[in-house]
Amino acid sequence: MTLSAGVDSILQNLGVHRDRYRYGTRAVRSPLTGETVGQVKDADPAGVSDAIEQSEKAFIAWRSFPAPRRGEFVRLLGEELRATKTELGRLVTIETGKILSEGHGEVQEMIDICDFAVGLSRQLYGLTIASERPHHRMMEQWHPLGPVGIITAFNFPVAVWSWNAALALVCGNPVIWKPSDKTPLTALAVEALVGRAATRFGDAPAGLSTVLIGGREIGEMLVDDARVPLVSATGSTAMGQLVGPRLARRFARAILELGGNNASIVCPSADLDLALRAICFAAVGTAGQRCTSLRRLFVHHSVHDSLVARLKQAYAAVQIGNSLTNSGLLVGPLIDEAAFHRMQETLAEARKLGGQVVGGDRFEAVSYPAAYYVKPALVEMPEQIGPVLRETFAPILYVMKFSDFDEALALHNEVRQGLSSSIFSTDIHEVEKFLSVVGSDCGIANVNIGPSGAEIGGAFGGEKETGGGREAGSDAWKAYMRRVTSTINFGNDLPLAQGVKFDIV
Ligand code: UN1
Repeated sequence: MTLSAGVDSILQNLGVHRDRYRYGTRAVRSPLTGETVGQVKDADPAGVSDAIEQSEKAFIAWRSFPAPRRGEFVRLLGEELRATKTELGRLVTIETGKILSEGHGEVQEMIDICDFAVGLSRQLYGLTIASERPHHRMMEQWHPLGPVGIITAFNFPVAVWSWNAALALVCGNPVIWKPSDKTPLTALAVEALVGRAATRFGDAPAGLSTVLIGGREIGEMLVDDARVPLVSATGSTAMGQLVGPRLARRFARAILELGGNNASIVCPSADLDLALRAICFAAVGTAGQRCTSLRRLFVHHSVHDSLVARLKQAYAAVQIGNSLTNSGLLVGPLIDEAAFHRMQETLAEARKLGGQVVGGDRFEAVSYPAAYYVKPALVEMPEQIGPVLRETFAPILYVMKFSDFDEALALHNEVRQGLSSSIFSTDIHEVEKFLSVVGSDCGIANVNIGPSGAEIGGAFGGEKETGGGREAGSDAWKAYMRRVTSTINFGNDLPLAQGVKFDIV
């Protein structure tokens, strides 16, 4: 079966009408082979405005559904995802190129956040606060916010939507989704599953969850529309630099999940077997196209040479290819030709600055002329300069040697991005220092695991140029609601706060 026929069979099974993905003008390519697997239609500007209007109407209805009932909707969505995990995971692989195990893992991540959100729908707690005034009580409530715009990237085309949507929906908000223009088919599949959940739910308002296919201009309309009080955007720092100020100008809220430049520090006491496996998964997995991918590795000089030698062996042995036709592979293709050229330019720059590059060239053994499979690159850098300071969405790992732990920490924090980080050490002093106020400055700091592959239970996001937003677990839900603080006087006097006297008679 051709990939296109495979896509057709999955989307037909999920109930997506052929009009949505066969006859449009925007071609969708599978990075696995480079072939066109869909032709989607872009939303037009009037359609975007109508969708936002529908979403506003849905908000008026949805906000008054009790939160646990809203949770029921998300529970049904989770069931639909469980029932279709194999197919949707395969579609994720076709559209992004990630290996099948990761395609399925991505759908599992959606199921997990649905489960989390169902529980959360009974736990949208506010505090009761002691008042300084006699016969007064203070409390806070969390109320629904309004339509939430969600802009997602190609690399996690559906999981990142689900982190936002599952939370937004239980919090009482409709969602409007602008998926990456590279991955609209998985978005259409998810839209169909939301539709099934809605049918089983019964009285979900129309416009509760919308997908708007198209390019950057659709995202811009969401960003600029006063009817959308929160936009959650995932993408490059350059994208965030455009989106952030535009949202700020109209006092809208932003959840920005932007570039990372994640590092690990390998200390003398590290378990090197474990570190080797963790480093390979984090640097090579998903062909280095996670925002959490490992890009910088600081290795203590006492273990440097042995670890680097083992890394080179592992890199040479890694199986690359199309995981639909060959199981047991670990690395799929880059998303497109542009990503391939950016990788090659970056490696050329690293070489000029004294970097010693192993790998990184096109993997010719996989013979699809319009697909871009690469050997993962290991680059020994004399210092942290040039491309090491940037995020390149490709499997490039810069390795640097250190002698002093504090020096490694300083280098670790020197870059402008602040998403994820990790340390490999069994020395409690180093580990605790890494996690302390003077340690890693990232939103995620791990010990004896790599920086990628976070669970949904924690808040996900990072500091500095990563944008500061948090999604998924912990109390990330609070960003999707508005807080009301109330003071209630159950006495017969009117004492004023701060002891202020204001007697009018
Ligand atoms: C992303 O790359 O944008 O932590 C998200 C991870 C995944 C999510 C990555 N759970 O690597």
